[in-house]
Amino acid sequence: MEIAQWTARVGHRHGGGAQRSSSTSRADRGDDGHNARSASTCDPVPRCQTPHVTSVVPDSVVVRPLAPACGAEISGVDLRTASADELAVVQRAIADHGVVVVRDQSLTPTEQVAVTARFGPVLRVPYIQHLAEHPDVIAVLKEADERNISTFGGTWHSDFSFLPEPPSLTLLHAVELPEVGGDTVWASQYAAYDTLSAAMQRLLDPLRAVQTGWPNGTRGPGPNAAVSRSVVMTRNDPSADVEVAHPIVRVHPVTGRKALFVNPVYTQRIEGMTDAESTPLLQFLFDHAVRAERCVRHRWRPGDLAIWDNRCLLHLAVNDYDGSRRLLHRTTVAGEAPIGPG
Ligand SMILES: O=C(O)CCC(=O)C(=O)O
Repeated sequence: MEIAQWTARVGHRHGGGAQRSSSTSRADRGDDGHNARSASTCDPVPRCQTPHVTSVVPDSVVVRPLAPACGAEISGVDLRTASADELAVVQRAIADHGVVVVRDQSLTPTEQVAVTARFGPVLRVPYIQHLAEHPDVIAVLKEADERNISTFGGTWHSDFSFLPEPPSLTLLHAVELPEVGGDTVWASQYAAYDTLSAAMQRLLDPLRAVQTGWPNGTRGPGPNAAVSRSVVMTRNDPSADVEVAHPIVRVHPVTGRKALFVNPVYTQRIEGMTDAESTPLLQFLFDHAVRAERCVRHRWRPGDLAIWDNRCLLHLAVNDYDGSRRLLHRTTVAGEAPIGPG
């Protein structure tokens, strides 16, 4: 879906032009002190045309922001049967907010794959065992008796950033949830980039970082590592040791905005730097990337379908629900090789 099409369709129906766009970064607003730039400098998408709390074409679909940096909830749409216009609203909201939680979706695995395909080609990810009858669906599961272990997705990451073409979108559908706990947190990497000093942005813009799928490779945790037994991952696979260099600053192919693209799970080092140079710089970026003001924390409800864009967000599963069972179904949309600012 071309952004130009969306902006033609998603307009000021309810006079929302005076409302601030949630994807306006702190730096865009000029309150960070060192990087006040107009949104139009790096953003060809006229985001101010998307009202914040609004009912847009068609009227039934409601998009409500969840946090200033990223995140929105959407109600009033069934993604199995959504019209092209309704789907365009959801796609527009993903572009504006990075992650959306679409409420009240009741999806079988087959239906989830069909919904995923409406957003682009479905990506079958390597290294993780999929559902027996559904090769495109992963069960993100932790059983009630799995205590004191790390959980799948429990460290900040962008899904499979070590692939030459990492997934663009991930769809996660809540099936069974703890009474309390098991939230997911996302952090806007547009905001992470925008709030760096101009000098740091200039340093990072041309650089690339090396990523590997080490948890699944020969240097990864062994088969007895204390990780959840419920998400079966390949171990000791040399193909996962392959290193791929991606730009540290990624230009989003839809919005044209710049986002940080490093994470503490898969990013190993900065190309062309010594370890003494690379390690502290990466550590700074990992910390900077996930400051609380860039985040939205989502408390799941049954039927929630979260759809997020790995090209401009990091995310984390909060592992605080020992003693409860938690099951979500995950699918992914294929992406493209990341492009830097050039
Ligand atoms: O379980 C979650 O909340 C997130 C899972 C995750 O990180 C992933 O699927 O990549």
